[in-house]
Parts: sequence; C-alpha cells; structure tokens
Amino acid sequence: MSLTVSPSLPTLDARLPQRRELLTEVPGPRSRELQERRDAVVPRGLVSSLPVFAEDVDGGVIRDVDGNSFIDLGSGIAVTSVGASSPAVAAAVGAQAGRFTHTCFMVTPYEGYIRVAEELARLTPGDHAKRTALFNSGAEAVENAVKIARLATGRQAVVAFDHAYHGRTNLTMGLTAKTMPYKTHFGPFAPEIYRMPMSYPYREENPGLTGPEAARRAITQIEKQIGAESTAAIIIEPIQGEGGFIVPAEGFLPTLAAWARENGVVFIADEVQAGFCRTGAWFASEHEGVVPDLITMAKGIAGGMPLSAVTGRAELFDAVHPGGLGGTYGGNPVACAAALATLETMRELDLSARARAIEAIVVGRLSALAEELGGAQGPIGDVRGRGAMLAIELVKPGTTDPDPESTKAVAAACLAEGVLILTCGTYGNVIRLLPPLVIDEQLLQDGLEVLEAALRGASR
Ligand code: PLZ
Repeated sequence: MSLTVSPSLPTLDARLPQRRELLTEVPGPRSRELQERRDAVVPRGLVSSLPVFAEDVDGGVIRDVDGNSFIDLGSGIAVTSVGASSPAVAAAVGAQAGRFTHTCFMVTPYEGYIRVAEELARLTPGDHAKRTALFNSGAEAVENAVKIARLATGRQAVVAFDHAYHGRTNLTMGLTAKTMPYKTHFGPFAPEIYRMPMSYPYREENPGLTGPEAARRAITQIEKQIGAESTAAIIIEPIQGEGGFIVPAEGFLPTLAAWARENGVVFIADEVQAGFCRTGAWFASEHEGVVPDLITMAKGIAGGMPLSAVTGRAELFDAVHPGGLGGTYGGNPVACAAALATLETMRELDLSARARAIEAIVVGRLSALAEELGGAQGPIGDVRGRGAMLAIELVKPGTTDPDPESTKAVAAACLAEGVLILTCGTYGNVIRLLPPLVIDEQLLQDGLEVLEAALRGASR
C-alpha cells in the first residue's frame, strides 16, 4: 500500500480572503461600463484575457470592480510571483517614491541600481566576472543582449528557434516565430536572423531523437547556412513560453551551449518568462547546469514594477564603448527598490520550493485526469513544464492534431466559474498555468477542480 502525501504549501498571510466568489454575472455591470469606455479610447489591437476590470489583487485572488473574486492562475503572465500587492514590495516602492522617483541613471546614479546588479551577479549561473545593465521590458533586454553580442563578436547573424517568443519591438518581432498575432503585416523585419528547429518532444517528427541529436540537427544547419564565424549569438528560452511551454529534450540546451562556447558564439538564455523561482530554481538554465554567456530577465524580477536586465560575462559588456548602452528609464529607482524587496521575499519564503510543491500538486492531478480521459488517445496530449510553469496540450482525441477550439472553450468555461487561466502555443492549443508562487493551496486545488470540470465537459 502506498500512502500519498500532498506536498502542502504553507499558508501565507493575505489581505484579501483567498477564495473564489462570484457575486454578479461575468462581466458585471461596472466592468461592462468600463468596457464601453475602453472601446471608445483603446484600440482593439490590445486585447485582455479577462472581461472584467481589476479593483484589488492579493495572493492568488483578483477582485474585480463588481466585487467578484477570481482565482489567478496567470500572475499577469508570470510577473507577480510574490503577489501583486506584496507588503514588502509596496513598502519599498512607497519609501523610494518618497525620496526620488527618477534621476536617470545616465545622469545621476544611485545605489539601488548597483545593489540589483550585485544580486544578479550572485544569483545567475556561473562564477565568472559579470556585468548587469538594466532596462524596462523583456523586449528591451533582448534587444540589448543582441547589441552586446554583435559588438563583442564583430559578427551579425543571430540564431533563434521555432516556437520562440522574444517580444514585439522590431528586432524581437523578427526573433519571434509566430506570425499571427505578433508579426503579420508589421514588417519588414530586421535582417540576419536565422530560425532553427527546436527540440519539441511531444511533436518531434523523428520520435526517439535525443536532446543532443536535436541540438546537432540545429548546429548542422547553423554551420551549413550561416557559418559559426558569422554567428554572433544563439538566443533561446530554456523553457519556451508563448510558444507552448515547451521543455526541450534533456541534453539539447547543454549541447547547444557547448557548441556556442567552442565557436565563440554568444549563448543568450532568454529567461524573461522562466526566471526568478518560476521553474523551481532561480533560473531555468540551472536544471541542466547551463551557464549562459548573457541572460535576459524581466517579469518576475520586480513584483510587477517594470524592470528588465541583461547579466553576463564582463568581457562581452566591456567591449561596448562608453555611452553605447542606456535609456531614460532603464533601472528606474522605484523599480530597483521593488526588485530588491522581491528578491528578498523570494529568498525568505523559499519560492523555488513552493514552485516545486505547486508542480507536484498540479502535475499529479492533471496527469491523473489525462489518464481518466483516455491517456494518449484522449484530449490531453501532453502534461509538461517545470515548477509553476506548467501546461497541458489539447488535441483531437485519437490524434495529435491541435485543438485550439476546445482550448478556447475550456479557458472560457474556467473564466465563467471564476478561474483565470491563460492559453498559449504556436497552435493555440496549450493551457498554461502560472499561479503566483505565494498562492494558497486550497485556492490552487479549487482552481484545478474548476479546470478539471471544464476539461471533462469539453471532452464530452
Ligand atoms: N522574452 C521569453 O516571454 C514576454 C508577452 C505577451 P516584454 N512574454 C509575454 C504579449 O503578448 O505581449 C516575453 C517572453 C520572453 C521576451 C518577452 C518580452 O517581454 O516585457 O513583454 O517586452
């Protein structure tokens, strides 16, 4: 007989009651009113997952303007890992805003920036000399990592992968794989970007291909189509985010990184979505002992304040001439204060351990459901991810054909019951779970029950 012990999440203090509660229809009257005003002034090019407007967000709960409480399984796309109103972050933001909100680091520097850079030098993989430059968004971090790699190597080509997502600015659109909605008619895109085949175990055309073999497949193409001597950088998400929470086969990342090292190619890990305890470690690169030359970071770094960073080898950064990097707001002092409080909270609450406990709970339940619904012949083709970056891929039963319609229907059914879940994937058929790492266990279990009911409903 085996005894299953639930890997419980210690309960943390919260300001709002940590429970799901719908008081009105969804969206309620006040949200509908705001939606009308929104439609008159905000373009339709910007869409929101939830049809309700936020009033108060705490722990794992989003309370809307009509008093409804939703379970947050999205964290504003992997941002609010410490919660959206962490007392430590709020206090740090308030205190810093009371002293100064801005000087521009390029005009008058301040200690907070230095402290964030010191933290990132300690936390990122590798014990080599490092430098850090701070920016505002994930896309801006990626842009700068590419600038640094090109200048330091004197080479131009940048390798990105199938299913990649790196942002919405011109260069990062070019690096991003999926055209709709990110790129369609927004070109022309920047030159010297080359796309290579990814390791995507569930959809591998060549089943049984190992991680190192998948890496060799990409490396051969790089060597044949570009040439190592012309390649400035390889950029890759260690776990792909928007592309479908794709975890490459074991050995894929280390093999690519080793080849990059041997060939003077800068290996850039885009940890914008996977970083900061999300996958059960400070960085997803750590799961396979990969030491990137440059790491791009954002999202979880500052508890919801806009901050991004590039950290990496000192010699790469030091190749850049004085004045070559910058931006008015990069490393804003309020955002830096928020980051320092966020990192401290992550350490104090051991959020990596919580992410691993979330993984055990979620994967246990969703794997059991996948079996119940028919296993490999059922609608849940794959359950994957690490830590609290988890996903299921929905397919037409009996096939591996993506089922974006039922994915949409499941997300909508969850929403109607008060659970916010996000979808993603090249084929739009992936449900991703990104709960705040401080989420209460009861709330998480309740959210999963709703998701399971929606999946059972959709498979009928
Ligand atoms: N790199 C790996 O995940 C942002 C984008 C949502 P920004 N992902 C969410 C959307 O539809 O715009 C992301 C990412 C990875 C870079 C980025 C870009 O980060 O802060 O959105 O610029």
